[in-house]
Amino acid sequence: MFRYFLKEFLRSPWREPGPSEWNESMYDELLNEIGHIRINEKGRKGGILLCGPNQTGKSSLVNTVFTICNGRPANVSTAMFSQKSVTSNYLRLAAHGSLNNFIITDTKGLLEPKGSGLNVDDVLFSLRGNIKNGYKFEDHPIERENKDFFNASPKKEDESHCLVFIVGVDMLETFSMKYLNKIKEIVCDMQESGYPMVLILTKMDKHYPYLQTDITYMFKSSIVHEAVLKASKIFGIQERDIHPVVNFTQEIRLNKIKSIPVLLALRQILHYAEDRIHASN
Ligand SMILES: Nc1nc2c(ncn2[C@@H]2O[C@H](COP(=O)(O)OP(=O)(O)OP(=O)(O)O)[C@@H](O)[C@H]2O)c(=O)[nH]1
Ligand SMILES: [Mg+2]
Repeated sequence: MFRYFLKEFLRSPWREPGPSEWNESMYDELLNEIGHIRINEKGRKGGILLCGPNQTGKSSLVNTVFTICNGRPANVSTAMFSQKSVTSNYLRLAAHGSLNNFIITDTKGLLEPKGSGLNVDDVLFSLRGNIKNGYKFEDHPIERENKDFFNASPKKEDESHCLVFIVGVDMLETFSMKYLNKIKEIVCDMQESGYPMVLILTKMDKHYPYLQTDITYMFKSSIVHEAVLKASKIFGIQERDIHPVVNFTQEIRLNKIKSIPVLLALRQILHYAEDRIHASN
């Protein structure tokens, strides 16, 4: 046991920054850097679409990002433990406060059985801006005849530019083939249609409880690294596009240090959104 801890302590971080670099000035620099990402010269905002199995922390991530934007706890999307899906509507939220250069969209969770939960076709409709805010997802894709919620001629600002896939680290052990096939279908759609994709692994605090004491060990821990490598193998997504995080679910005030992994993910997501907009112009 002692040898294990010694080895962990002496090993180099598997990703930068290592624990000694995590501090409040790093948070301030990241916030400033992200706030200055100009998605394009016409002032367009980066569109971020969240998608993933139900109960993986999608809405908690939205609240975490808005907590960072507002500098205080935010509750903009209902997040809670449930046996069923909590979010069932398409919810588009424009960031304001310290960061205002993106719009984040929360969605219904994917469910394992075929024909239930978020429909895979709705992911592309969402990215292309064909779905209007407030749409209640059905188990079948949105119908073009749905006059209230199908937007046949979306404007540029209705689009999203980067798909952010959210998976709870605790799920990695239990993914069934049926589930995996649904997810791989989405990954394939993204590759074919040229949308960038980032994977966020939530609930790292449950997987590696030491992070509750010291989150700065996130990029040093071999346990976290192994989870990232495992996710990379399962989903076929590059290691650099996978971000382990801990959402704010307990804090009664903004924790700058705990925000660092979320900010590192957000920086990459907005750069990818920028690339997508340039490529599609
Ligand atoms: N420990 C821990 N719990 C988390 C984390 N993220 C989310 N949770 C918990 O996971 C549960 C589900 O969170 P939600 O944010 O509602 O998940 P969701 O993906 O939006 O769920 P649906 O809308 O039902 O698909 C809640 O009890 C959260 O408190 C995390 O990083 N760590
Ligand atoms: Mg939700």
